[in-house]
Amino acid sequence: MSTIEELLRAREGPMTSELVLRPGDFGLGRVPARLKPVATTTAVCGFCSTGCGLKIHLNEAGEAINLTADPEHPVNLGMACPKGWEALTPLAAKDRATTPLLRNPATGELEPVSWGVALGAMVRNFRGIQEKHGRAAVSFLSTGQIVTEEMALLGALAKFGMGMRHVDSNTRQCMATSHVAYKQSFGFDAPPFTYQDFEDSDALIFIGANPCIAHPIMWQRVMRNRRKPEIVVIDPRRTETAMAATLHVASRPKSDLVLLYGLAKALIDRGAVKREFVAAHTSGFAEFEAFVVEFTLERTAAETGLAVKTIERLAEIVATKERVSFWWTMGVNQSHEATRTAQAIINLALMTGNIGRPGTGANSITGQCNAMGSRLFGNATSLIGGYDFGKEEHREHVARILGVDAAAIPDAAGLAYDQILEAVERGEIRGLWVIATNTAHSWINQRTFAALRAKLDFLVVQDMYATTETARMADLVLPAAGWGEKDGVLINSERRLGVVKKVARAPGQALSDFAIFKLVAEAWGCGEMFRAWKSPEAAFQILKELSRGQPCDFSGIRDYAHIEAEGGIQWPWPEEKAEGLKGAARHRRLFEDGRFFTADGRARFFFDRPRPLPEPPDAEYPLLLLTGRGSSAQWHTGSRTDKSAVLRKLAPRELYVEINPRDAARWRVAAGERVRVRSRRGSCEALAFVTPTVQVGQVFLPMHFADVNKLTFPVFDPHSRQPGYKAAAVRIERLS
Ligand SMILES: Nc1nc2c(c(=O)[nH]1)N[C@H]1C(S)=C(S)[C@@H](COP(=O)(O)OP(=O)(O)OC[C@H]3O[C@@H](n4cnc5c(=O)[nH]c(N)nc54)[C@H](O)[C@@H]3O)O[C@H]1N2
Ligand SMILES: Nc1nc2c(c(=O)[nH]1)N[C@H]1C(S)=C(S)[C@@H](COP(=O)(O)OP(=O)(O)OC[C@H]3O[C@@H](n4cnc5c(=O)[nH]c(N)nc54)[C@H](O)[C@@H]3O)O[C@H]1N2
Ligand code: SF4
Ligand SMILES: [Mo]
Repeated sequence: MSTIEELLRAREGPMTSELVLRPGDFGLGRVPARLKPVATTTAVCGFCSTGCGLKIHLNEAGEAINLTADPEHPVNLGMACPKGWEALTPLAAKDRATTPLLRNPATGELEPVSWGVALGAMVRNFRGIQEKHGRAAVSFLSTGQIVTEEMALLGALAKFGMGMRHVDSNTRQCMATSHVAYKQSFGFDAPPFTYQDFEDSDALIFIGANPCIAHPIMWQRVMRNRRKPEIVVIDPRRTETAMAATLHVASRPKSDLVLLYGLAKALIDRGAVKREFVAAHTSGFAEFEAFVVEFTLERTAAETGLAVKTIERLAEIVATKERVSFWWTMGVNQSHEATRTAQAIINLALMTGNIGRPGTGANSITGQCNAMGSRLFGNATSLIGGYDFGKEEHREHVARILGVDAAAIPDAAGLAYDQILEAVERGEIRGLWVIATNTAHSWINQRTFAALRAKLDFLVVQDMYATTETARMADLVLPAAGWGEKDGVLINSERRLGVVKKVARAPGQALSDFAIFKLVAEAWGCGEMFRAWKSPEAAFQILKELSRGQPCDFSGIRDYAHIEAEGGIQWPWPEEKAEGLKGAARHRRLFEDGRFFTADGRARFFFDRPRPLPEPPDAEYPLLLLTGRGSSAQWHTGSRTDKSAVLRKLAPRELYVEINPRDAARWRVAAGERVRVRSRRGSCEALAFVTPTVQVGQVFLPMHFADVNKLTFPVFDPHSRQPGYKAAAVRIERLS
């Protein structure tokens, strides 16, 4: 058997490290040219926000044969998780969308059509809707998983070219809370950290984050920490990360706000407040100090379900460690009081002076590979480039750079995701364009989306696959190229820009999202507006201009080659100091000078009274449902990761529900038994996974299975409008 056959066979096995290509393996003369590596290029991974660097091995035609983790990249230092190693596999899946598909009204089926027919149908239908119901009757829902240049082009095209008013993306499901929290507290949406802080901390406090599963390479960075750090995990579940921690704080779900206020009070009582820092660099602390007085240890313990000594231990760690970093993810962002919870974390970092120094920070870990790009350039909540729709001077500035009429820019942010869907329900929004997100699976209380489909006159879905739950509902499917089939820039959690590249040809007639948006602009008749957006790299030059003078200024980056040569570049990188990143400059954190982006340069304390769970368990639905990531081999709705045999082997194939042994005994459920999990909105079948990692009275379902969001309770944070996916009342029913 030839080496190449062995290698191909190894692709089916779980040992992804065997996939490393060594030139020696190809010395047999029997290897087809298309599988012979003759060159290597680099790109950052297109799954999670860690932004690992990959080396991609190419044949003579410049096509990717395989990849390895990049030891030179400052993010991952030669490591990658299973998704990264398997990143090329989903590109070759059989169910790739290879041609536009239009629903034939006669047969009710999606049928292949040419791009010309597809674009004609899209423009005719969307324009028809706008003529009848107003320009705001067409919306888009997009993503944190396309390149920044594409996001910006889409946002500009839709709002300035096509007259849409209400557009949003799956970043609402994910990072909206961090966006609003930072913007209010720091004056700009600016996660302050660098990954080096994982290694430089004396105490790392993870709140509602499970990096062992969701950000495995960030966790590897924690494991490289040589300072013997305390690792605290605040999570109701005993997750993989909690098991590896030095202290697991298993608080009651959604009691974080009380816990963090209680912790603030305990720190004040211990005299752990850095008064000088607070006086010089913050505002609102006196009010905050007065507010937290009522959060006594006893009250905090009673409302969080924790022992007083656990809270005291936590306070001791924060008070005594020199460098304390706080890290939060979806356990915080997805809640009915998410923004204030995120800000309660920010408050702790500010009052203890744990910001702007190595190993510190109030750090929101982002989710998708380009969630940061969508926050800056999505043109949804913030005007493209991190500006405000509400400010005339901002609109004029952006209009000038883009060469569009300032009057085309709306003077207020539009509706959020949930409000767009409500407008669909009311019949006000009738046309919807869904790009690189799988709403019918991932949206909360998913039954509403299926019902809403019937209310839409025209649904366009632009995806790599025609088989997603959402694509199957579409009137028109536009086939998109994916990661590895196009060029552009992604921005990772630590604000680092990285380049992705075309190393594979998209199948059939699939096109990059950039090319599709350009085609739509032409078909719509506003192509002229986007002449300067000739290519992703030309668009990047426009984005640089938009960033100039903003906190996210990256005008000092020359081009893609410059980003690659530096191993990625973190913003800010303004032109005036762009002399090159040497040594420590490869890892930069914000606020080292204590100046924030607010008008007075001070960070602000925000707080509010905690509110009760919107749907608490009761006699009828006695269990609280938590949802989240289940394995490092599964990505969200599975449209990409389910296509890899390696990743399929690394993850459960059937929906399971984690249930505590005491609850299992109470409801007479045996391990491995198939049960029904029911909420007031819907139900699903799952295998019972009896495990003490969930507390009594709680169950956990992984979000990767489409049925899970039939159960979730649609509640939204009032400031960020992010859905609270992680708290719904359910019950368990036996099937026999
Ligand atoms: N393998 C894999 N990795 C991923 C993803 C993926 O789909 N698969 N998705 C990416 C994306 S987009 C995101 S946003 C991130 C998400 O990354 P994480 O937020 O780390 O993942 P989750 O599992 O959603 O939620 C984290 C934890 O929040 C806990 N939690 C639930 N309710 C509460 C609460 O009230 N308080 C506290 N303190 N904790 C609570 C849950 O038990 C869970 O362990 O992962 C990214 N990485
Ligand atoms: N119950 C529950 N639900 C949740 C969550 C939870 O914790 N619990 N988490 C929420 C969070 S944080 C998130 S981020 C969302 C994610 O939810 P989704 O965004 O719906 O999930 P994905 O599976 O990542 O969908 C991305 C889609 O984009 C397509 N795609 C990938 N690359 C490209 C490209 O380059 N171009 C185009 N056009 N298409 C592409 C993929 O094929 C896939 O269908 O889920 C949310 N839903
Ligand atoms: S940790 Fe994230 S960025 Fe790194 S290889 Fe895995 S999915 Fe890709
Ligand atoms: Mo996310």
